Amino acid sequence: MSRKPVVLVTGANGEVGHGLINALADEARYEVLALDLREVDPGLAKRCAATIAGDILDGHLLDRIASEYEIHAVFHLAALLSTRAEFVPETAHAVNVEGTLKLLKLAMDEGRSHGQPVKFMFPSSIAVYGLPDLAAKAAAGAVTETEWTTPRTMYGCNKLYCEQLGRYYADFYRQLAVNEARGQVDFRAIRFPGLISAFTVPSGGTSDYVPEMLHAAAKGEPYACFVRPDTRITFMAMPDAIDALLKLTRAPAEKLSRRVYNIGAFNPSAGEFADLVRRHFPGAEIGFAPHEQRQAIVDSWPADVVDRAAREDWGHEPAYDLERAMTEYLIPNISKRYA
Ligand code: AKB
Repeated sequence: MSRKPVVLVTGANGEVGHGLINALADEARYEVLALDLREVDPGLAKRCAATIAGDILDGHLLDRIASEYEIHAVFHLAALLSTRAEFVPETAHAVNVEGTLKLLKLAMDEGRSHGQPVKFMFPSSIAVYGLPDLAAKAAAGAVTETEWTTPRTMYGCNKLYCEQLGRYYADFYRQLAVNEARGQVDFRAIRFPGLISAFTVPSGGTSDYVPEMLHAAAKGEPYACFVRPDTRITFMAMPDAIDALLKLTRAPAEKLSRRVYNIGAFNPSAGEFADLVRRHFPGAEIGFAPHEQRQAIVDSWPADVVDRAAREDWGHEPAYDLERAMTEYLIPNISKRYA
């Protein structure tokens, strides 16, 4: 009795989930099994082979999935983001770390079961970085993957540890066991910057001020930005984030010099972005009311990243700089959405 070959997407209802499932369905290379805590949005569900509403921490659910589906890749998007995690750090650890551990074990068992490596695609984050103060942030400039990995949030700690967990499952799992097969899990991770989607608004992140500002302006609503105008971190248009994830997924293993990659696109300050938004929405009421604790989190994230390895190993090349993201992707689609 054969099981249905699928790729598993967790956190399907999230911002990246929306973009990824549509891209996977358009590519039509894989059948998608979409898993989320809530019922998968109907617009996404119709693009999937199947959808499941359930908890990644539910071992019985994962066993049931393994009994019905042959999993060839996992896009593990489910997570509590940096702001939300700070209200429930232990719950965030359970979801972000225990949940990832369970899915890595599922991938390992699936690789042993059908005999092919299971690609485990993991969205890490710039939140793994922790600059101690603004002087260090200014001096650091664009950071490489091995610098300043001292996160100050539970979410950042979780993402950094899960990068290491993934490397362990891929390269060292049960290394003392006799005849333990190697290479059942092919773990690959991207440290995503703040992401801006025209079609969804983020929730629970600390980089949310940029997408929140834009969507508020499009709706004609006033917006009080929770960071200072001079605040600067990296951002990317959602289509480029999805493109990067799929490019890394498709890259031949022998081309990869590492398992965890920085990617960048543009890094406006909050004030520069507000000026751009006002250009497109002249009546936009944008103010600045910094939230001390959320400001400190964003101040600990780098102003820029070095993404040379991603560009050299698997051809990362964002299609959108900030200007083009606004004029060709964000403004046209957001204006339609709120028209
Ligand atoms: C967050 O703000 O927590 C996320 C992230 C930068 O990983 N958007």
